[in-house]
Amino acid sequence: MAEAQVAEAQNVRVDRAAARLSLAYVLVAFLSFGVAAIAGLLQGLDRGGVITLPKWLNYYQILTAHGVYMGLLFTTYFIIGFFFSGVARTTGGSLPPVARRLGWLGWWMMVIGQVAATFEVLAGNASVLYTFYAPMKASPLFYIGTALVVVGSWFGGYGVFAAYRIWKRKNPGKLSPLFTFMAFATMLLWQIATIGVALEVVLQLIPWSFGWVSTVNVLLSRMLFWYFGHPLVYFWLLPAYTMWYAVMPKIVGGKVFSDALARTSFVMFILLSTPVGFHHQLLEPGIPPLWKFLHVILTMFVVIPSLMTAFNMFAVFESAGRAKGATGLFGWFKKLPWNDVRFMVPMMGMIAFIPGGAGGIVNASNQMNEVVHNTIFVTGHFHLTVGTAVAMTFFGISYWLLPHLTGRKLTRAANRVGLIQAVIWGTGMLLMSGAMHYMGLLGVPRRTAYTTYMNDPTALSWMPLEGVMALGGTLLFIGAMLMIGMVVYLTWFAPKGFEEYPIGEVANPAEATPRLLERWPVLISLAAVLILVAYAYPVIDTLQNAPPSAPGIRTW
Ligand code: HEM
Ligand SMILES: [Cu+2]
Repeated sequence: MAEAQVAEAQNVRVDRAAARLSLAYVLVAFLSFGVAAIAGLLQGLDRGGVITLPKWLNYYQILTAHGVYMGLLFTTYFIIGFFFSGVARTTGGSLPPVARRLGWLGWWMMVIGQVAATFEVLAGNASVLYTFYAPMKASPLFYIGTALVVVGSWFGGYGVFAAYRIWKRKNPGKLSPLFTFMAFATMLLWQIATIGVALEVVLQLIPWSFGWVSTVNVLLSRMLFWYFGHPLVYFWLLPAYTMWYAVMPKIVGGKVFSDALARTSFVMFILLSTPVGFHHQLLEPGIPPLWKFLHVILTMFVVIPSLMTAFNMFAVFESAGRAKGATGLFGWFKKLPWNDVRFMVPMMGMIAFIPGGAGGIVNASNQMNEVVHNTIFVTGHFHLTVGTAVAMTFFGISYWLLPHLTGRKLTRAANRVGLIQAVIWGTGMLLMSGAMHYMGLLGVPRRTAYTTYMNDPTALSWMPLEGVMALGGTLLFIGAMLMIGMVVYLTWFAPKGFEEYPIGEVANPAEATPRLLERWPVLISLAAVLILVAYAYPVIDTLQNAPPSAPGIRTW
């Protein structure tokens, strides 16, 4: 592209119709985030023995609310809203009408489903945690509500697919814009992943909670859940990667290092994220060890695209720094825009992802999993990955996305508050997640309310650490409220103006990206083969030699 064209492309605005849709998703995301943060604070304080919850509010009830609101609602709404905005931004500034209609339909389904599920959680009919593990049994309305949320998110995905296809048709033979490709790939991964949980909820949990069948095949339900549950974490992560790959280079004043590398890593996630679910069931009886081992091996392959991403990011940072005149081995580090929230906040998330990813390898390794399984180490791990790497990237996105969508400016003052917010969040997470990791190694269980196990000396010796966790949780809560304040300010109160929607340019556009990376039928078939290899035998075995099924229980 000529320089003038590039400059013009950088000023593309998301038009009003697309901005309204994107905003609708992002605002419900932050509303959910705020509610979830209140639940998180209460949990942290209760677990640490700082407060005692009133009789009418059960620990497992708020833990369910927190898990569903943070893990499923905040993330999913934000992701779809962000994707709609970026797809519009990189395909000319607007969304095709059909994409918008699908997007709004999905939004309404999700909101209705969310209201129904919330009602049941508040009524105390659904304290089954966000993994809704059978044989714990919630009311039918809870499952129907969460199913509607998932189906609604499919429609959000169909909107992205429609925009992608229409662009492809208008630009025959051209490579799709990197951001739009990434949005498409992530929503495709989501379609593949949610098949598992949809089958579980529709064929097993809903009929069982209505009482049409009296028992449920627990092993099968968990297999279907984790078929979904692991790719779910990549559904959270890939939008953050989209920001890192496609947006970050522009913010640091560099170029996208390699378009082909970026696309390859996304394709690898589509292929490799699903056939790994048994690494969550390593201690589950009824699955032959050989199959667990296969999933462990496949899991380790997923490390590769994450390392590719790390390599790519450091290449971007280093070359941007050197272009600004940095010398020496690490001189470029100082040249990075540390005072810019748009850089600093996602960067803190990236740094947290390093220990977060290492902890993931611990969880997924057969022997080490025995040490940490079902301990609060696991909770510490995902607060570093999704709670820090992903959440902070989403915060960082919001600082320019919201003003861009509402026609306002990210002011210097807001930038400063944003930096403070990030430091508070990062410190809170360091304390909370650090304590969780350490406690997990001591054997402290996760998903338990405050308990001293009848004043057992071992359990009592954990209390100082539980206190650190509660302190970290309190800081996090303060950080969350500041973030909500920023969202309100940037959406409704910041001065009018224009905030750019940063999109990086590719360093060597002449270097051809392999066409295979957009041959979707081939890639989907490959993914299907891997899934069949990983799951066909175990699922058939579980159906034929079904373990005794279980009636529903209420553990709360
Ligand atoms: C205000 C900030 C936060 C605080 C104070 C907080 C605190 C906690 C605590 C204390 C637990 C329960 C530990 C247990 O009993 O096992 C928990 C669980 C959880 N948190 Fe957070 N957290 C925060 C932010 C986040 C974020 C940003 C996410 C993801 C986007 C997240 C996702 C989860 C999930 C999925 C669970 C597990 C629920 C379950 O076990 O069913 N949290 N959190
Ligand atoms: Cu996993």
